[in-house]
This record gives sequence, C-alpha cells and structure tokens, in this order.
Amino acid sequence: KRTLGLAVAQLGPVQLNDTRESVVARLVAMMREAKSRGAEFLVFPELALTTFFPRYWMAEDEARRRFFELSMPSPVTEPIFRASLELHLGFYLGYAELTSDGRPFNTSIIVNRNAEIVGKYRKIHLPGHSDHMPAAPFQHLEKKYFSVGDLGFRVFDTDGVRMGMCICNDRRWPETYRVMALQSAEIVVLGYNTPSVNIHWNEPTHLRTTTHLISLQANAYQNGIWVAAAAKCGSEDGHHMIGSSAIVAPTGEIVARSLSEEDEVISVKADLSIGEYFREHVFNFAKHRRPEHYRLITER
Ligand code: CDT
Repeated sequence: KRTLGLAVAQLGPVQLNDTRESVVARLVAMMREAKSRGAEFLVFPELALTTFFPRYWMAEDEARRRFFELSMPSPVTEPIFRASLELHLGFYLGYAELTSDGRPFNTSIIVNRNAEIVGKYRKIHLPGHSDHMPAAPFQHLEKKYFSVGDLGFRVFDTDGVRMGMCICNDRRWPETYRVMALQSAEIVVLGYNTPSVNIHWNEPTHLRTTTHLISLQANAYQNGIWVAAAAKCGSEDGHHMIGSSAIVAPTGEIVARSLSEEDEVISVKADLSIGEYFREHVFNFAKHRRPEHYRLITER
C-alpha cells in the first residue's frame, strides 16, 4: 500500500507587529510536532509569514517593503529549511514574492524532504478589488498588491508523490483541481486566509465555513485526489478569519479537521491507492470524459 504521512499546520493569527522571526519559530515548532506524529509532508497557510495585509489600504511600495520576500530561503526563513532537512519533512509554504525584476505575486512553494524547492505556484484567482472601499469594514486588495500568477497549475514529483498546489480562492474553482488531476495529481495542497465577514454582501457567517469545506470535498471526490488545506485564522488585529483546516480523502470525506483557531497540527496516514480506484473507474478521465463538449469552458 502506498501511503503518505500528511499533516496540516494551521496557524493562529499573526499580528501586524509580530516579527518574521517569531512566526518562523511557530512554524518550526509545528514541524517538530508533525514529525513526531509520523508526518512526511506538512502544509502551511497562504501568506504564512505575515499578517493578511491585503486587508489594509496602503501604497504598493509600502506593502512591498513591509510584507514581501525578496528571496526564498532568506536568512529569516532559513530555519524552516534547516528543520526540513533535519526532520526529513517536506512542506508547502505560502508567502508574498517580489521577483528580482519587481513583479509581486501571492506565491507558494513545495519543498521536498531534502529541503529542496521542487515546485513553485503563483496565485491565479485573485479575489477582491483594487480600489479603496472606505465603507467596507476592511479591504480585500489582492488585485492591487499582486499580479495574476504566470506559472499555471502544475504538478510536481515530490519524493515519489505527484503533488499539485493552489492558494486560497483557487480552491473554490473546479478548473483548478481538474487541470492538475489531468496531469495525474494525487494530492492537492493549499493554504488560505478566509475572512469571516463577506465585505460584498451580508452572508451568514456559518456559510464561510460551509463553502470552504464543500469546495474541498467536492473537488477531492470528483478528481480522485487527496486535498489538504491549512488556514491562517482567528483574529488578526480584530479581523477574524475562519479555521476548519482539513484533510479530505478522495471519497470526499473529511478525515481530519482542526478544532481550534490557533496553531494546531492535524495529520493522517493518507492511503494513495484510494485515489487510484476512483481514477480507474468512475473518474477514468481517458475513458469517460467528453472534452469536445467542454469547449465553452476555455472560450469564456
Ligand atoms: N485569501 C483569499 O483568497 N481569500 C478569499 C476571500 C474571498 S472574499 C473577497 C477566499 O476565497 O477565501
């Protein structure tokens, strides 16, 4: 049986004044806990090193200076890579990336058990707005601070497992997973920051969690893949975000879910053969898909 020790490191709030060093120490502590539970791969959240800064209106230059990484690893993030090597533990990490030619992306990487970066992804579905909304309780300025990702949805051989990744809002779009499943992904990992309040319409708070979980579950099942999702959650400077980090099997069932809104590790031994059954039978893409009838999806 092919299995993977799969864990999610949910991160409680990161306040505006927290240092990167203090956040990195929290991440490393969760790496040690995940390893002690048999994890081989650990998923961290989106923008894991800082507060979820797109909620604040500021000049682009200021955002870049305060919240973006110019290199990965860097002296500040090096302890995460050192722990990966020491513990023989792969990981996914989300952070704000400023490229050497000055392009800003909401980025994630997959790192293997030898602390080598084997994959990079830049967020494609950027939610929110780019204009100032003074009447809203907070902003969601991903369209202001980030460019649309330019790397597509790729799949990376990570210590013998075909792993894809996406970031937060991407998890709500079926195309995200399907494009990776068509490249034989076995697992999709992702991090998220989901505000508990919808600034666009008056949505009941519980729906924020329902739509999060239903997106993971439906797409895990319909693609025969494992999905592991890590929240940054709780109240960041008074702005609350949902928790409910989860690991979902290819059956669509939630097999692990966080209880708290703080730093919390959840883990499973993921049986990769479960996905193989689905992909051989009901979701045998080569046998049963009818792409000639799906053209509209890429035309509009
Ligand atoms: N970070 C992120 O993508 N959050 C979004 C909030 C959408 S509301 C503008 C999400 O889909 O969870």
